[in-house]
Amino acid sequence: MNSIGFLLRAIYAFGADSIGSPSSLRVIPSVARNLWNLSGRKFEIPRRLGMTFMAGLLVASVAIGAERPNVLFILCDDLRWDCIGASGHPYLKTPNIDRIAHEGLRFKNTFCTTSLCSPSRASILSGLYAHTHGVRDNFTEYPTKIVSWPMRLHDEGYATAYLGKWHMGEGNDSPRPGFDWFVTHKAQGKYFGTEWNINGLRHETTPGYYTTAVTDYALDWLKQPERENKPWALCIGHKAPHSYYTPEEKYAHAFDNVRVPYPDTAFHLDDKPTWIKQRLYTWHGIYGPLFEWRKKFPDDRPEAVKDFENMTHAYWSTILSVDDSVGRLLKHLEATKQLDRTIVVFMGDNGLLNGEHGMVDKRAMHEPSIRIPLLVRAPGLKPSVVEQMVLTEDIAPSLLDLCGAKPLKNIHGKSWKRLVQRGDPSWRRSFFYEYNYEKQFPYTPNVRGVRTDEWKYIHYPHGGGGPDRHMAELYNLKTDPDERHNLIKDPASAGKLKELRAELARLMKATGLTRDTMPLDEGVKQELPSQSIR
Ligand SMILES: [Ca+2]
Repeated sequence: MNSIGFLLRAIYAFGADSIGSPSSLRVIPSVARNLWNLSGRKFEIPRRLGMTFMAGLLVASVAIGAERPNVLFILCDDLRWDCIGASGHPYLKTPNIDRIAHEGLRFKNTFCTTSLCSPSRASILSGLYAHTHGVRDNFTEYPTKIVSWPMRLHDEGYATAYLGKWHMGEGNDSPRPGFDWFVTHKAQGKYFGTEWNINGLRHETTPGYYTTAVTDYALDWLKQPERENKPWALCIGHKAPHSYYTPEEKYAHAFDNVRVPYPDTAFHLDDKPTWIKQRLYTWHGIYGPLFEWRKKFPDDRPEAVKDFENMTHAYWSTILSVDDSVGRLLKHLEATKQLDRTIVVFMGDNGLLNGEHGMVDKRAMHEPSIRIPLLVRAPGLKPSVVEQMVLTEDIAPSLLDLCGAKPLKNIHGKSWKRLVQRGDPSWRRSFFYEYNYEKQFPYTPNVRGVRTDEWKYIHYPHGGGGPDRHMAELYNLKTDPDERHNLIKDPASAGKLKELRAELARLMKATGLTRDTMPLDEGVKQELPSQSIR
């Protein structure tokens, strides 16, 4: 922000306008409103204010405004925690994304609490569990009465924008409350040829690649002259690397020489519940259509692993374009001297199983499905690797905390600002996970579970209130991080199981889930999902 120019423009605006008229309210910069808001007073500008007082107010408010960081929030769709260079991926090179990690925080143990696009996105926005915000499937709108972190920043004078995949309300591409500028599309969007709704003003179809288009929209918005006037929060919702994995032409063969076998856990399902074995041949199993990378299915012949390899190559390739996007954005922030007063967040909305235990897609509570990448580069936060478990619900309180904004009330998440700055002995040692059976995708049962730093217990309620019909799972993550050995029937682990069940009940109660309702589990089915919602 050019403070002197901004101040002069503001004073000129006041001088040119008729002070005391209602229109004078419109030229008071939002940073001045922030000053009033921050002082705890209801915002109300007296009708007669002297120029001297206003100039003084503006000087003070510019000083405060300059301290409020911008937010660049980059959300990937279905990005695995280990599919960036900074997490140690053996083949994926993502130098621009890695830069955020090297110059900022890398949260090694970040989890979603419902591994599904829309519920998880709503948790990221609101700081709430799905059972509270109410977006429990991919077909529900974000409730406008629930204040999100962008809404709160907007209320406090930030310029806000959301560009890209929103995906709460499949058929609705209209602007949503809390954003000055909103560019999205219906449903999942397409890697090529997405039709965008430009802030409700017009529709346009971009012929090029989604990742490039959304980055172009972001840079256009960032280059608007009014970005200099007040702090901003820009959210980018990438489609990548969500299925159907379609790489940009230049990266289509980037991994041709890499062999990708099925993970060996896919062949050790003896101690797993039956539903996992049934899933093998479905839309969400390794012998299924693999998001159309396999044309004839099911196919469990060993040589059909080639389809799995091709699918994985394509998934990885889409991430290379995201890395290019991050590079362009960081370069712009650096060139305009904004990088060191901008909080840059890079994360995924949910994890993804890539063959582990024979599964593709997500929804289950096994590690690759619930782990997500989270990198944060922020003014005043020293680079480090954070080991503690953080959740999607922690994003909203943390960002508001870092921006000095008023916290959201009665949420489940917790700000990790103190944790990363000087440690927080009261930080969580366990969390609760929930997923509800979807008729449209009948490949995963209802899931309720608890994960601690060392253990995980998962069970599968039927939904009718009676006893579970699927075997539960218990893992010692310290000795068995790949969840190979289900200890649910192990007599030596009976005490731990009892402890975890009690912890699950405690956490459910703590998040307000006293009456747990869910759909009836109709079982794993072979049918494919409807074409329109794949
Ligand atoms: Ca997703």
